[in-house]
Amino acid sequence: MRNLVADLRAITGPGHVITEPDVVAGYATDCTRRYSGVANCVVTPGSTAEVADVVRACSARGALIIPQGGNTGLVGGSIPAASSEGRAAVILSTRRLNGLEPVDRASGQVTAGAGVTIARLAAHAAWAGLRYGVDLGSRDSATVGGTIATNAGGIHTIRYGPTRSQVAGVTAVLADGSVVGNLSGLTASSSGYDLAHLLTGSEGTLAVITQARLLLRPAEPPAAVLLCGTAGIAEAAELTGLIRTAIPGLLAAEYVDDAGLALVRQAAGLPAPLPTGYQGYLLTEIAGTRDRNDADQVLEQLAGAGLSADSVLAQDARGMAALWAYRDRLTEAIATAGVPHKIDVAVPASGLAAFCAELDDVVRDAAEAGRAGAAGAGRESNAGGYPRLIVFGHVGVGNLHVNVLGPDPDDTQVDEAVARLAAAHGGSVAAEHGVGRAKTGWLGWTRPPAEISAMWAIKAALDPHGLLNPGVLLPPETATPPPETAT
Ligand code: FAD
Ligand code: 2HG
Ligand code: ZN
Repeated sequence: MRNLVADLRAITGPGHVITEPDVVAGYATDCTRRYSGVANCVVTPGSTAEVADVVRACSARGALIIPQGGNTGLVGGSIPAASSEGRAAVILSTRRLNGLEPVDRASGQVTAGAGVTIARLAAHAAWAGLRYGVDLGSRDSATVGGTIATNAGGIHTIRYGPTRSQVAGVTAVLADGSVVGNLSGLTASSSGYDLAHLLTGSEGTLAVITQARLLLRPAEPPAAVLLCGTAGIAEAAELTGLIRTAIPGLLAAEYVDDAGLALVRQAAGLPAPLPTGYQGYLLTEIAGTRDRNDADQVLEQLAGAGLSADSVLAQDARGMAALWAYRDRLTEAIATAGVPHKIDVAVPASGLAAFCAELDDVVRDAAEAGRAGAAGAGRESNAGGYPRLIVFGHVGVGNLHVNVLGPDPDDTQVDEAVARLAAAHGGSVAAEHGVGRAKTGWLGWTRPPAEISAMWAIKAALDPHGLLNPGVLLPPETATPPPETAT
């Protein structure tokens, strides 16, 4: 190990390899506080060439490499395993890959280092009168590389699509240290496999992304934010459909249930947004000029449809930010109440109501089973009482964040039960946060064996020694073995 650290220091300079155990442990714990592992050191290379040398040095010594951006991931993908079975584990942090080129106005694109944060990218695009299509609550820390690696969604997915829709090219370092990619931004290209899009959503298992060429959108400043009371998720989905049809500029459609609203109000000291309490709340953000008054049209449509009893509309920046706070501050509010189980799923619009109707019972039963299991094994469970269920998310794209407080952080019964329910309703067990370490065993519930074998074949071709983020994304090989090689 000492030799590996010396090799890495020779590549990056001595100040860019961290070995102090306390500091390394911070990098090896993710922001959910549910997942942590063990790493020997953290290396922060400053260029693609240094990343390539670092990867070669690790590869030569059989050390595992865990690429890490802002470490805001929620599924344990950005941290090493608890045991690397005798191999060294190196966290490769991209925070020094933070170059940001001037916006190319002719193409409406920009080239950014993998370690650039989404907030910085957004501000940079705004200076050029443009906007980056992905925005998320973790914007101040989440990076270009991390959001590409997870194919992050966020609040504007309904308008611009997930990260995959913004990527025009990447530069990346493969497990053997070779550098691949193309930052020309030429979207008119059909010259073979598209590596940039293959790496999007690959969660650090195929390559280390070092730079990206990203599409920017015309600025569409929000003209209004509207918060409606609803009878629950089904009505919120119905209202979203109505608004989407009536208004061309729907930028966001977010849902927060009553438990979530109560928690965020308590944690952030926010007033009740509406005079009456509702089962759920739909927050929509609408683009358009104030003259056309799209927002007024929406209100008229809603009144005509008789779907909403109460709503509040903001058309000035301060009022819009005040309404967004009920949604944006939710993750932080939940964290103040304990270590939540976060189950990020997607369910088709037609299945949302049935999914939510069964959710309460499924969560209660799974929490009960977890408690019984802990008692049977002679362990104490801190899950006393009924689990606290909070449901919110990007309802416009069917993406729900089921958060459960109460069950022990190590207990996975609730997580599995909710994911199974989503799969049973035709949904996805990983909507936008990725698979990470948390969900590898569930991939086969929604991806057929042939697809999982194809994924393993790609992994084996690009990373034959399994150096890059092992244990992340792909199900254990024993669970779904690759097909026999023909002789
Ligand atoms: P990390 O957490 O560091 O890493 C995530 C994964 O990407 C890991 O598997 C890692 O190995 C890999 N990786 C990172 N960088 C690279 C690289 N350069 N090359 C190859 N692999 C790499 N997510 C959403 O999708 N939508 C949301 O709305 C959203 N909101 C959030 C709000 C809050 C408050 C928080 C805490 C998280 C939220 N997230 C959301 C989750 C998280 O921010 C995203 O998953 C984000 O994409 C992670 O980016 P990161 O830079 O922090 O990556
Ligand atoms: C969001 O949409 C994030 O706010 C975080 O994806 C979800 O905290 C969560 O469960
Ligand atoms: Zn989300």
